[in-house]
Amino acid sequence: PVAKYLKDYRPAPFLIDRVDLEFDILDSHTSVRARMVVKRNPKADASDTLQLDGSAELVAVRLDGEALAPSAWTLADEVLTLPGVPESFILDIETRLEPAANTSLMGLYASNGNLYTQCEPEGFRKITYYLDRPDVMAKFSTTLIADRQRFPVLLSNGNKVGEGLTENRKRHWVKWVDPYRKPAYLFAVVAGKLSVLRDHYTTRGGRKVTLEIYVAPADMDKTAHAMSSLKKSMQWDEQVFGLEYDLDTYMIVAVGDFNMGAMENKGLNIFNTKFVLANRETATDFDFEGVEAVIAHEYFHNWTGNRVTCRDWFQLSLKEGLTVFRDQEFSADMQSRAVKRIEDARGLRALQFPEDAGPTAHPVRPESYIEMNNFYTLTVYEKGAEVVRMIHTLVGAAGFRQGMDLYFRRHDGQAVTCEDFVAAMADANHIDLTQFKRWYSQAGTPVLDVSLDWFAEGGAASLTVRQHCPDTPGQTDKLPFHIPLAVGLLAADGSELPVTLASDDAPGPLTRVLSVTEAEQTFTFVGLNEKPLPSLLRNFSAPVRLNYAYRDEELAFLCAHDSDAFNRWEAGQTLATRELLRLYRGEGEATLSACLIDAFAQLLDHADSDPAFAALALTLPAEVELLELQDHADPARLCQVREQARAELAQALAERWDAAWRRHSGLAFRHEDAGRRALKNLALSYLALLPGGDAGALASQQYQQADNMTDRMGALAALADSHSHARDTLFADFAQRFADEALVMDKWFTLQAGSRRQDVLRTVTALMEHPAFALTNPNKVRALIGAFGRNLAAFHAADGSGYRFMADQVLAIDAINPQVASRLVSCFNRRSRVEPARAELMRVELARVLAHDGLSRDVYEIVSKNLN
Ligand code: BAL
Ligand code: ZN
Repeated sequence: PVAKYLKDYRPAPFLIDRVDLEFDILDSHTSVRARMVVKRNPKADASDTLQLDGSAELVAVRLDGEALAPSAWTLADEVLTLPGVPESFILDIETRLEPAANTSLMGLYASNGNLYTQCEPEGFRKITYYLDRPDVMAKFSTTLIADRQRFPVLLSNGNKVGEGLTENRKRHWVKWVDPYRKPAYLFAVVAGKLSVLRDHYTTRGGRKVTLEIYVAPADMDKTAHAMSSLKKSMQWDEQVFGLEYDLDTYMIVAVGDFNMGAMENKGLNIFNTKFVLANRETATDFDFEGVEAVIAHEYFHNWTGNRVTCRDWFQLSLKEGLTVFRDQEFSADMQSRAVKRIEDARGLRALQFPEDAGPTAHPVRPESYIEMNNFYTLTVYEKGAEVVRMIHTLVGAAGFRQGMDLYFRRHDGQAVTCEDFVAAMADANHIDLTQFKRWYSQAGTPVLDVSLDWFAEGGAASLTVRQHCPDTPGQTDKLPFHIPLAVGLLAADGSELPVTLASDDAPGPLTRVLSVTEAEQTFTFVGLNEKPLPSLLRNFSAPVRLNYAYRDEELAFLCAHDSDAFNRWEAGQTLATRELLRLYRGEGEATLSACLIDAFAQLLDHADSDPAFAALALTLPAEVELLELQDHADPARLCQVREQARAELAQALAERWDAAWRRHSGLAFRHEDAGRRALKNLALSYLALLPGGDAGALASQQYQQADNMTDRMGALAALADSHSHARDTLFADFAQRFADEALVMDKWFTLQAGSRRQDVLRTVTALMEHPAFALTNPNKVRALIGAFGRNLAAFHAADGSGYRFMADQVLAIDAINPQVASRLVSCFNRRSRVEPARAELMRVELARVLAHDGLSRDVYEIVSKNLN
């Protein structure tokens, strides 16, 4: 497989003005006729050879109405070459597709008898031959013809402009026209038997938009939350960014077989059912939050992605980083801003930091790829969002809005680059973001080493910040980043001191954003009557690791007093991390320090004022985070140490956990009590660790009385690691009760695959035979096999059984769906972190995968980087 490089970007030699598509959907196959209006691109080097991307079965080619003999074109390596074409012409291409046989879920495929498409990034070429690149933007019309009974619903992008019956009245047709130019990756088609929830939204400008959510008939009772999330998103984007919807219809279709979370096709979003369907019997609070966030994300793409799109796939973060930032801000406005920030930062550190430190590390704007599907990463999405957030922090909300306005004024209807976005922000705010742009080109997580010197006689404190960024594959000797470092200063009584610089003529703000731009830089704060305790990187103002030599008591103090909620949480986590690593290394006492237990006791005593925050603060750092902090780690021992610490906290605070569980139990369901449910379920999970306790009875009681899925899952999760009768009873009841609910069964699979029980691999292997499991369904694979890969103790079993199992599954799934397989194989990427014996076992399995005949580009790229 060969790599593509950003530096090789050239404008397309030809442009396509219009494309008229006709899909003739038949029982055995689908015929696609594409008529394209093609012209030479005046901005590209002149050429009379047209090259189109495609892998569909080619039936016929006509140029300006003349059928071309097979000798007039060549087809090799998924490229159709037509030499000697005129300046402008009409090209007709006919292809034949077999959607029922398409298990890759890219292009046109079948799911449950219905047809769906997924075209981003390069799925359109599986439908027809085309200039399948985002900078070729055309106006599309789509006519769908199919049997009326089997495919009563026929959808595509834009507005419906006509429909009718064929001559024998057994079949019908629908024609859609999308008035906006778009790249092929935003094209979509849906055909099948679906029910629809319909509603309306009137935009600020007075456009009445019909909102439609299409689902399987049995799922209609799970659509209300998605609809209300959509309306909230539309309103929020008008209020915050002045952006309105631009078509008369907005359609969302849910499908159970889907590679991603959702897809922002113009006017016709296609969603994984996981991010549409929710009612309180089947969805947890976390699921409700996820639906709201993903509905918002796809809706926001209509401007950041569709109206202004990417010039090439290296620029993916232009639309994804920005749109994730927008959905994060939306969610922060819908719920608790602090809790949302903690959740996002925690996710980034647990998942993106390891990516940034591993063999597939890449900049937010990658420089090369073998398979673009491998670059829908946490770095492009989540770190990309952090980069946008840092600009927001540097220029402020009003400045950011001005930058967005300028971006749309300049680039509406265009395919542009990350540079263009940053330029709009810089120009609108009259600032220089040249150095800042290194965030787009340098991979790796920067590390800040910070120290404070106190000058009592001058009432001044100097904060010295040193930054460096570890080497990543292909990148060494990185230049300093421009880092917004938000800082506060605490007095001994816990009050906040103004952060005043010598250059200020008045006391400074209580939180100050310092611009760190040098490898080493000192900031001196004045006007202080006492030595302050610094509160650093408030609200996680940059995606960096920060080291400061706090004493344990200082961390406990910050945990109790910092006005910045993020840093209150962070101080507790830092304290806990220290303790866990100390226990892991066998240093000092073999029990948790009183300092940590007291800090947790205090958090629990004050938990009811913000239970959602407390639930986060009382959760120990994840095992994957600990793994990142330890060289030659023994993952099984890390898990064991964390479990031991949880058991100690359970015992030390037993009465408090019990009281917390009781205080928040037995309430009638209200959505706004999600924080209380989180705290209650956390309490139950601690109570389950008490030797001789009655957690089995409490969990059974909670399960039986539950009027919502969060509580049912909380009960199940609390017992997932045990061997009790109560556990077996609840798991069996759950499987029976929800046998027909695919998404709920996914939860049941995940809990068992994530269990601490020794027999987990045997259980997972057996569950692969369960009637609710299917290797062809990405949600099932992620729920069971993906969850096993995240189970550090089981995946890293010392005998290599976890690695062998996973390699077998990767190979089996690669033959079905390479995109899903390549995600799975990434669980081997922290090989360099684990101790040598396990690392060698991992290497052996990866080598076996790499040697496999017919391996996909997707898996090849990940594994070969890993073995390099
Ligand atoms: N564009 C792919 C799915 C998403 O990020 O919305
Ligand atoms: Zn997106």
